[in-house]
Amino acid sequence: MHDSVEIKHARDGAINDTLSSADDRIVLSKWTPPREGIVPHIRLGNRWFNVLWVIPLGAAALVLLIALAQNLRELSTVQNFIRRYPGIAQNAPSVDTGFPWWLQLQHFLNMLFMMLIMRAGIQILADHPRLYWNRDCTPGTEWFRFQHPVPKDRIWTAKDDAVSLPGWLGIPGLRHTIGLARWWHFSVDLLWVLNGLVFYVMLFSTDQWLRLVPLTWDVFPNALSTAIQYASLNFPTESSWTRYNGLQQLSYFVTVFIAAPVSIATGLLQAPAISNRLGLLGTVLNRQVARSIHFISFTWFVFFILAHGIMVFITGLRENTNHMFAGVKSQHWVGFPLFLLALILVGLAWWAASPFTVKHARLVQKTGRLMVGWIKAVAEWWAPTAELRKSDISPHFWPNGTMPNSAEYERLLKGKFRDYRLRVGGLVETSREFSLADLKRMPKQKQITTHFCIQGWSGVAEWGGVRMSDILDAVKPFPEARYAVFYSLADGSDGGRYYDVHEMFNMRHRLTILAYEMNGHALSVLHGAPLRLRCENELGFKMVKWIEAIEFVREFSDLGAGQGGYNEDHEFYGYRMPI
Ligand SMILES: Nc1nc2c(c(=O)[nH]1)N[C@H]1C(S)=C(S)[C@@H](COP(=O)(O)O)O[C@H]1N2
Ligand SMILES: [Mo]
Repeated sequence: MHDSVEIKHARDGAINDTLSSADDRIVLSKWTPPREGIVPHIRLGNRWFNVLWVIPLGAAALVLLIALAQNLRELSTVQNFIRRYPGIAQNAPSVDTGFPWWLQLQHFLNMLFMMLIMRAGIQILADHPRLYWNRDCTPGTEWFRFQHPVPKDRIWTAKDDAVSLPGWLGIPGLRHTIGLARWWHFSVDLLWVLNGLVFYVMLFSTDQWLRLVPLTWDVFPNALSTAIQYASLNFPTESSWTRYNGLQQLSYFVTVFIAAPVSIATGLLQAPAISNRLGLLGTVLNRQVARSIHFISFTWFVFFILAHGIMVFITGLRENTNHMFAGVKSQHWVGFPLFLLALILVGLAWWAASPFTVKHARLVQKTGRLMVGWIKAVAEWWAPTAELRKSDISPHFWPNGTMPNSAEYERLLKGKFRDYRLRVGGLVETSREFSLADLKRMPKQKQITTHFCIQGWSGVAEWGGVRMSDILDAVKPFPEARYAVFYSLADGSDGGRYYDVHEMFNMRHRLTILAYEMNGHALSVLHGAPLRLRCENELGFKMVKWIEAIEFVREFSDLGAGQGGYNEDHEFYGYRMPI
């Protein structure tokens, strides 16, 4: 067992005594203060439109559609068309096994999971309430936002940009709760994907897949015919016990076999470890394209759930609920009470999710880590390779974080960092102090890479600095050093020093550097002067800016609140964040 070399702090003794502990729940008086966003707006060309226009426009369109369909049905050609294509393709196979119990159970679980996933997803979006088709996230280039334009007259960080949501909508609704929302989103995603995999297997190992997969081109004229009949308010005869009509079959098919896989793929593509590994795919389907498509897929789900829910009620509530909630073909109200029970259960979960999350934030964090932490650990090994070209550098790079405000930092800054020393110690053979000049004398590495902030924005910059592996070679950590702790000169938003913990294998990675340059210039104060970390398979918050010291440790449970970093302690993030 080796001794650890204590890193002294200039003022108050051991550096790790400057860390603060944290609450295990959200304490409102200390949390990021609320900030209202605006009603979502969409940009078409140069003009922004309020999405609430969809309501009157949609209502008007619906009325026109009904009038049109009713008049169409007077025409003999349309009547012949409907006779020929009544809604269900004549040659479509029928399903003889009814609605088995597993289908009913999976349908219910899907309702429950989707409610949680979609709400947590909206919460995640609220942390950077803008969508773009370009990787740079330059203010003004977004096509969707529920936040005002970015102010130009002051520094506006990504955290400033986050907005509050009502607690019934997001989970948990409070501003900048992305850490908790991500645990919900990812953990329930995992359950939803498992449910979906079982569903696929069961579908295709029984005859149930015949309900969802159209096997004849006739599905299209039949879908049109169904649409005309519904729109004319003179509904087609249903026989959904054995076969769905064309419109139903197509919309279910799109939901199950297109929207769901698209959501999964575009979710994963937002992760640094994954995107940075995919070469051209990661460039074309870059994080912002993936986010935008992920959101469009979400709007499909919203539209589908609304339309599907309404149709359940108006096309025969009794039969429909008998089928899907009792698995029977009956004239009695057998399924309806079970349907009500399902709605009550989903409603209770809905009602409890936000208050529970506020009260038991640490528990949500720990449960989430238990459920999906292993996936993150696996993804971390998918070491990034992506380096980009000069022309890819973003014109605007969002700043983020809590700026240094200590007298000590002011003094260092005034002296142009001549007095700055990077202290490296802990479980090392030779603890060292490096001046900026020392660091600049070491071999310099430049890399053009994408930054992925947990909040959703991204940006490309060229970073220049020393390889972390060269620092390791200089101080020689002992084999039992499992983590590198980065201490900032700046405090975090809730008081106490900002810090973060990294796995050793990430420190040896070719692209892990201590950067003192950004885009060919000395690093600015805003972006971390004099020194900040780049670790390309992690999210941005792990890249400590204004680094004061690096300590190698065996464990991190005794640091701060023991979660592996400032945001991990105070904002319930995970300490491994390649996704
Ligand atoms: N010391 C310190 N480092 C920090 C932060 C902070 O608040 N304090 N914010 C982190 C977050 S959330 C991000 S996204 C990046 C932002 O780096 P940038 O300002 O260069 O964009 O810095 C990270 N490093
Ligand atoms: Mo971030």
